[in-house]
Amino acid sequence: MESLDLSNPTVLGAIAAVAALIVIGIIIGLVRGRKPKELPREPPPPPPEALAEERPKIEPEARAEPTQPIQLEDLVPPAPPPPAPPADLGAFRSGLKSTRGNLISRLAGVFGRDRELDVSILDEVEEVLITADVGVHTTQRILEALRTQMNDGQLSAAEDAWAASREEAGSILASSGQGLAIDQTPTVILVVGVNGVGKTTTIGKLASRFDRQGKTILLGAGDTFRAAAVTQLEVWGRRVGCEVIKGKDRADPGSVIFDAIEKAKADGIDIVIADTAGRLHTKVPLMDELKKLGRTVEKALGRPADHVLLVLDATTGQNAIQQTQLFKDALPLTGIVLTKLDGTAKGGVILGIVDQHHVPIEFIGVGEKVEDLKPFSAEAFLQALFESPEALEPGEDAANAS
Ligand SMILES: Nc1nc2c(ncn2[C@@H]2O[C@H](COP(=O)(O)OP(=O)(O)O)[C@@H](O)[C@H]2O)c(=O)[nH]1
Ligand SMILES: [Mg+2]
Repeated sequence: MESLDLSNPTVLGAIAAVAALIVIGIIIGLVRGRKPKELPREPPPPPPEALAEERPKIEPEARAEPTQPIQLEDLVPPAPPPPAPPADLGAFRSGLKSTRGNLISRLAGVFGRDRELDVSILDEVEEVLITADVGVHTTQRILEALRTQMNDGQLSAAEDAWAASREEAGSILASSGQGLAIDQTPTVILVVGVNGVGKTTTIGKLASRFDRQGKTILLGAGDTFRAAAVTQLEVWGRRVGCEVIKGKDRADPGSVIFDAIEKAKADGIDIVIADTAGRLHTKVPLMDELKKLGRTVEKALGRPADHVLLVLDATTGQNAIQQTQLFKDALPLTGIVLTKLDGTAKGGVILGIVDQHHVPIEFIGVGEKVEDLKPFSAEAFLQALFESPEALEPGEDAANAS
């Protein structure tokens, strides 16, 4: 290859021209590549659908309304309304009247206004709680809470001890009264309990309550051992206007409940409530039968019963706590209905049942009428039970308690 003759002015000129072109090219490239100064950029226009969503919808009346001048009162926030009393407080008050008389007037004696707060109070509180059928276990729990707070100097007056007892009762009842979830079609509710506690009556009251909520209901007459029990359920069925599935005399309760669930599935019924026999709970066969019934429900439904409600009679006091244990061993209980609270001073047993067995109270029975089945409210219960003694009606005292 021939070498370039740098002494030749034409060649030199050509090289200089090429070099100048390269330099100009580089300068242009740099200027182009530099980022322009960030200018506030307009967002891209939204799609038409988004525009429609963003635009606040103006109702025709609102558009027509002229703007009101701001009043002075508008600038002053209104006083907050007083806290509403819990629903059904009245029913809880009258249902717990005897228990209240028993518990509260005695506690009022213990926590009298001028009384010094000392440990001897604890012995008296213990006696009162035991008398109201709270039970030994739960009484000890409440006393322990009081003792700890006394030792820590958190209680300065007798009234503080009262409030602390109520608080401990509240923490025992925290999971009660959540209500029965009806979110499957059909939702199956199995109702169990010993004879005479109020199962069939409770089923009738429940059916009426669900009917008023617009649900469709089917009743299963699973107490096949007494013809009267089937008739009693049929009376409720007629009253509420729902079908009752029954078997032949002494039929297998499992087959009755199986048929009821199959029918409810076929007809798209919302709720099946199944009655069961409640002969002596001390006889092992009843518990075996209940276990079998649980398996039958599972076979018909493809899952266990949605709710297994144990009905307990409050007038039996501590016995109700023992019954809970027996039924719990047979079936996974989901809730308790405590009936006949109206006729007893043993309403404190609610605390014992929930504390010992961790099964929530869902309903209470405070009389024989349909409207006397109330969804349990821990707040109403505590207010009715621990209300200050000034709220007691005349004559509502220990002497009044049965
Ligand atoms: N005072 C009162 N009586 C009730 C209550 N619940 C049920 N009963 C009565 O208890 C009795 C037995 O009820 P029943 O439903 O036949 O009990 P079952 O054997 O468990 O089905 C009936 O006379 C009911 O009217 C209640 O909450 N208060
Ligand atoms: Mg019955």
